[in-house]
Amino acid sequence: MSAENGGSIVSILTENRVFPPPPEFAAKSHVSSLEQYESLWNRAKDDPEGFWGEMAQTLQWSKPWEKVLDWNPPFAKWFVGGELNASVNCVDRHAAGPNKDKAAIIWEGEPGEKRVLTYQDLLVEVSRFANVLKGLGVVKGDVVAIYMPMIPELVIAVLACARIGAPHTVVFGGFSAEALAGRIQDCQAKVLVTADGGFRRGKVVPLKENADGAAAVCPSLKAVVVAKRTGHDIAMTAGRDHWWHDLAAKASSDCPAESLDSEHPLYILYTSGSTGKPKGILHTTGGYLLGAALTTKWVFDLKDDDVYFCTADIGWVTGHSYLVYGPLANGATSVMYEGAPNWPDEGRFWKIIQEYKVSILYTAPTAIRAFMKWGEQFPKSYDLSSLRLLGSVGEPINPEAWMWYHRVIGGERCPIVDTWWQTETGSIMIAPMPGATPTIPGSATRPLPGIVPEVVTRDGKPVGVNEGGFLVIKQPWPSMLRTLYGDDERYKSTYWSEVPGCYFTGDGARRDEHGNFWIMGRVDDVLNVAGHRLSTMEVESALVSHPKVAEAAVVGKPDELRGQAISAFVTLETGQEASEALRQELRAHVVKEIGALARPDDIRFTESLPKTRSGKIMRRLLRDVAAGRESSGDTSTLEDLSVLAKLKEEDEV
Ligand code: 6R9
Repeated sequence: MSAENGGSIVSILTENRVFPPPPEFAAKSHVSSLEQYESLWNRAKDDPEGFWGEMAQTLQWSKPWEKVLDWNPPFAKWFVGGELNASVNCVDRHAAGPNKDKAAIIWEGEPGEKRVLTYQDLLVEVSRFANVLKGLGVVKGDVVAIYMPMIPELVIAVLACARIGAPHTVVFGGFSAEALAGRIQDCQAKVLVTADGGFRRGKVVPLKENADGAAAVCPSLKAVVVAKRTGHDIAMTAGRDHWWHDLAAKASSDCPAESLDSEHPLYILYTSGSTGKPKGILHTTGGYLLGAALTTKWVFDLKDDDVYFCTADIGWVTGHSYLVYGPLANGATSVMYEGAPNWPDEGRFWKIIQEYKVSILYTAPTAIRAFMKWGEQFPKSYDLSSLRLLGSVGEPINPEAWMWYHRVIGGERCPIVDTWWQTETGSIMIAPMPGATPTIPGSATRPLPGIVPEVVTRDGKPVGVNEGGFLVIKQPWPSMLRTLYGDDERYKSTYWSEVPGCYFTGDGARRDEHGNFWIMGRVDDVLNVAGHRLSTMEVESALVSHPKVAEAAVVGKPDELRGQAISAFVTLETGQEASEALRQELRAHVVKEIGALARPDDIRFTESLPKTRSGKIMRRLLRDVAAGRESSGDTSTLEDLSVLAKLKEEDEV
């Protein structure tokens, strides 16, 4: 955490509206009263191993565990000695039962195609692709990178990896060739699964071109598998590249699943921390799957006849836990949509909900704010009466967006679950249980059973009611990250050293007199732009890698739609001149280095960056300038922020 942020964490939010669970909803839900929730929570707190051991019976194990938890802080092993397979839990056990012909995935492409995969279909496809991977020489323990659009082959590839014990690393299709290469190099992936492209707002996303750029600098890659999606012309490198359909045509659809140790790595997912290098979050099989499965059932109150629609991309953790593993482990029907919410018009999500009679919708505040801006006429033109529950994830939801979601989308009848969690936590940590917990606009409410969060000061002391502090988790939980891939030291120092003995989330929070948590955003140098995590350092490194840039500082600034926008301050190498053309060039450079999601919203050229006497960039000052709280004159040419810095220092003396 940056020292400067360590001051006081102040929340200005007060909210008095409380929405108890609708009685008819509560009557049918898995956990149907606050008393029931509290007794579950207390039971889990008093006897975590007994509790989790009992919960883990809901998964299918090929070998029972000997010990629930082996806790050697900060390293945890869950369900020690047990064996299972995630693809068996997500596919085979449903394909073998009454849900054989139930839709597992209802997929809709952006141009409008539809595809339904039943659990039986999924079993055939997953087994076939598992054999394809084996045929390419992938063995248990090899890492497979996946860089795909939101098409069924992405789910199939993920589960095929799980079937043979090859940890997958899914890289969001919006990342650039450079970002993809960095991730492949870090985990030494052996095979890359990609597609000829994907559709986004009617245009083709050139995934294969990016994959080629990455493959050229990744000697660990032995093969690239390409799914045909757009059909446009791409280059295929002989000996390295293979069409998915060619290999699949030759592969058997029978592939017995590996019986894997509970702690066998399931996947690595890269996410941003407070340094320039993305962190490879490592999740393992038994504990992660239990967390994803159980929270899907609890928080979304999932029933056999639900049609569940999570709008996240599988490139992010929400897609991993709540589009793939959680819903499928529960034998649910999931809707998967390839493209943009405003294509061909702003009513696309509502059309999907009407058509498939979606009952549960899980999306992000940034999307909700966009829907608000587009106007009520879009949702109002569709029949949304099938909806019974709404979810939110990725950033704090502002009460205004919450109320709009409640009224316009939920027809004032659907509970809203505001779910707080992280890539690191693997599954939802703080959220209402919709049949039990009264909801409040802006609060993620209470911790789930087995989760023990606390709000503390920098030295680990609990703060008082409604006082801001650092959000920490005090007990290990099954779906927690196990380490940072290949970097145990960084795992320890990032998560377990800031507040000794506790997992440090990087978020600020307060807890109110009723025990509800209010998340107040990051206390470190992590940005949250439209629900996507980025580090200021990552964008700074990208800028500084441009030959004309001497130094760069990046801060977040408030943005009505996306929560935060990216503001960059740049000093140029001697002899370089600031210009609009250079500004565009730098923007394009960041997009090339990281991806469009990191494109700076504004770039200011400055003679020097404001620094403290000890040489630290005064980010707080820059945040003020970026937010327009401090006038800094004409921003189209060079600014002299050192003057501001001097003024500030004088102020503070
Ligand atoms: C699942 C996911 C994690 C960070 C987290 C926090 C923010 C996520 C939130 C929320 C307030 C919520 N965050 N959910 N803040 N209320 N309901 O988003 O994972 O991409 O790793 O981001 O997102 O700041 O620390 P990830």
